[in-house]
Amino acid sequence: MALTLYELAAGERRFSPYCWRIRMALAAKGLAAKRIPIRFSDKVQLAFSGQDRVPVLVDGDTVISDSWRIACYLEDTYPDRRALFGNAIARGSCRLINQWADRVQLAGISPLVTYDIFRHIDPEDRAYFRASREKRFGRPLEAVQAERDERVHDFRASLAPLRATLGEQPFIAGDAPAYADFIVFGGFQWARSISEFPLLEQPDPVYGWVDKMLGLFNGLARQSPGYTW
Ligand SMILES: N[C@@H](CCC(=O)N[C@@H](CS)C(=O)NCC(=O)O)C(=O)O
Repeated sequence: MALTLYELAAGERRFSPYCWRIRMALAAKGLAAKRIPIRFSDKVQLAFSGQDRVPVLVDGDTVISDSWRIACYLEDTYPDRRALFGNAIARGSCRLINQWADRVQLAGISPLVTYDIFRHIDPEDRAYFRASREKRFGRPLEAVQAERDERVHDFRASLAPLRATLGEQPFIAGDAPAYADFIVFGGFQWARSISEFPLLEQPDPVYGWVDKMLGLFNGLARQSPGYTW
């Protein structure tokens, strides 16, 4: 059955952390999808999904939104392919990683790259992006990002549990990468796609892990337009 993935785009750059989770999950499952770029100003094209966020996956007659729900759908629909979770207990535990990534990791990255996102998106998307994000931050994007040289230290410190885990095992999921890795990698790939600002620096097990993730699936993420930190 033909798959279609709707994903956020700024020109050739695909920069949604949630869409990257699904790009990696599809690659792990060995599933090819037609990719439809969506700009902030194109969101009317998502009306068929009953909501206005990406990623949206269409698989035949099935339409699924929300990255977690899409990952569960792929696991349940294509169980004979490489596992994203492994079993029900691992899926349950992975929910915590999903929530941590959404509420801690992505919230930590967002102020560090927000003006860089603004600079990269298409001009017709900028008024919406500025208004919606300045409402969220309560300040101009330039002012938020201007503090990043200091803020990045707190962000790196917030990664301590991830750093400790990757100091003891090669991937978040253990010996081999799985959906837990794709979730967290999505955040770094988001930033890398749109910002030259190095969120990580060497030596750091997290840096080494990102480098391994960039090489997965024949360099899928590394080959996508982005910056090298
Ligand atoms: N919980 C959702 C979040 C999806 C989401 O917020 N996607 C962003 C792209 S990174 C979006 O569509 N934003 C549109 C907007 O801000 O108007 C998921 O995991 O898929």
